[in-house]
Amino acid sequence: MKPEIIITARGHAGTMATLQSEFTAHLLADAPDRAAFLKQHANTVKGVATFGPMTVDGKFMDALPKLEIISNFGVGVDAINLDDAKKRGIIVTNTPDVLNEAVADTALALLLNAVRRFPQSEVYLRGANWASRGPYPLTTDAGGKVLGILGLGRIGEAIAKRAIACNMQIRYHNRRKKDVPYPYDPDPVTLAKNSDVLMVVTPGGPETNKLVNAKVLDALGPQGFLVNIARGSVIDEPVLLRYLQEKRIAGAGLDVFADEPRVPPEFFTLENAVLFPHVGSATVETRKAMGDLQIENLRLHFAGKPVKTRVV
Ligand code: 8YV
Repeated sequence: MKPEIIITARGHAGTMATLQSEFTAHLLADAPDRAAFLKQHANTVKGVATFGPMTVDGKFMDALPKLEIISNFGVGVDAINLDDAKKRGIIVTNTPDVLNEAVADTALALLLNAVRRFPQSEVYLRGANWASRGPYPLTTDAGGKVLGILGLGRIGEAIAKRAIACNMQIRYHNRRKKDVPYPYDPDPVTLAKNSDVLMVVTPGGPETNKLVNAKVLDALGPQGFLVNIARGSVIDEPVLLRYLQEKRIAGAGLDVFADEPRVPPEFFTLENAVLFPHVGSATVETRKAMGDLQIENLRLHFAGKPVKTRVV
C-alpha cells in the first residue's frame, strides 16, 4: 500500500508527477471545500507535501490527526507553524543547500541591476532613445562598495563569494556572530549605516517581520541600495515603497513581496527599482534538486528511516 499524502498546491511539474506515482496523493488546491476535503482524508493521510505560501498551522494539523510529516518544497518554512508541528510531534523538512547557487546568482543579478540600472538602460534602448537623446545616464560602480548581508547563512555566504569577485567588501549581521572573515555589526541599523548595499537574506516568519523598517532605511540613506531575496515580510513594504518614491534610498532590487503573487502596482512605476517575480531558485536544475529532496524526505520517513533535512 502506498502511503497517503496531501499536496497543498500545484508545484514543480516533475516533482508533482513523482509524488503522484509514489504516493496516493490528493491535491488540496483542487478541492472546492477545504474543510470537507481535510475531513474526507483525516484518517488516512500521514504526509503533506507543501508548495507555496499556504499557511500550515495547528488548525490544519489538527484536521489531520494521523499526520506524521510535512515536507516542504523550498528552504523557507515560514508558511508552516513550526511550534505547532513540534507540539504535535510532526516532522517538518525543507530543501536547503541545493538552491544556494541559484539564489545567490539571483541576488548578484539584482544587486548589479539595481546599482548599474541595466534593465532601465535596456528599456531606454528599446524605446529608441539612444539615437535621439544620446547615451544613457551614468550610474555607479558596485566594486569598491560595501555589501551588508543581513542573515549570513549558507545562501549569504554564496552571495558574499560572488560580491568579493566583484571587488566589494562584505559586512554582516546575524543574531549571533559567526566565525567568518567579515566584520560583524550588532544590529540591522548599524549594518545599514556601514553599507552601500543592504542584502536581505534572513528567514521569514514572525521573528524577522518588518525587521527592515524606516530606521534601517534611514541608516542606509539616499546613496544606499536595498536587495531582498528573502521574504517580503522582512521589509515594511509600504515604507519601502514610499522611500523609493521619495528617493530616500537610491534604489532597490526585489525578488520577493509581502503578498505574492500580488505586487502593489505603485512598484511598477518606480524607475529606481528592479523587480523579479520570485525567481531566486527558478531554474530547471535547481527546482528538480529541490523536488528530489522533498520526495526523498517523504520516502525515507515512510521507509522508517531518519529524514535527510529536518527542520523540527
Ligand atoms: C521557491 C523559496 O521559490 O526556497 C524557498 O524558500 O522561496 C524558493 O526557492 C519556493 O519555495 C517555490 O515555491
